[in-house]
Amino acid sequence: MTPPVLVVAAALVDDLDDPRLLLAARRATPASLAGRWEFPGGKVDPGESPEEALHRELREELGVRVGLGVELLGPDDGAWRLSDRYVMRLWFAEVLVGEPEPIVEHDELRWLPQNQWFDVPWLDADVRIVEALSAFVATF
Ligand code: 9L3
Ligand code: MG
Repeated sequence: MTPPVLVVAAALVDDLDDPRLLLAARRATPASLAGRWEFPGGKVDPGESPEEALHRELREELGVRVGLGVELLGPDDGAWRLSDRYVMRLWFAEVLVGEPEPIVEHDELRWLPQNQWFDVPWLDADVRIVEALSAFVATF
């Protein structure tokens, strides 16, 4: 058994102290995931810390610099098991510089108000994370 690959992603919100809008990104690639929505992010490269990887991914995928907030801990040793192959960690983030654009991997971005977080077809693996996020934000 090879250990799972670590993926990092962001719950990009309009305001870390009072999150109302959440950025959802629609995947354009690979074909098997195209049309499904996700938290933007990607795999941690060798030698990178998870936080460094997240900053790099958000720069590459959306063209923005972000500030990171708290991590949304998951049930699998603090992370979110996505599949046999991948495990994901997720941080709140807000844009510091730039305006998010779908540069690579995505073909559409949407800032979803809280009552519309479930209105897009998320990747199967991300659905329970949106649920946990929604419950967490409700305590703000
Ligand atoms: N994945 C699932 N949910 C996410 C992200 C960023 C990634 N929010 C899954 C999709 C891919 C794998 O993790 O199978 C690696 O992601 P990427 O490097 O293709 O973005
Ligand atoms: Mg990615």
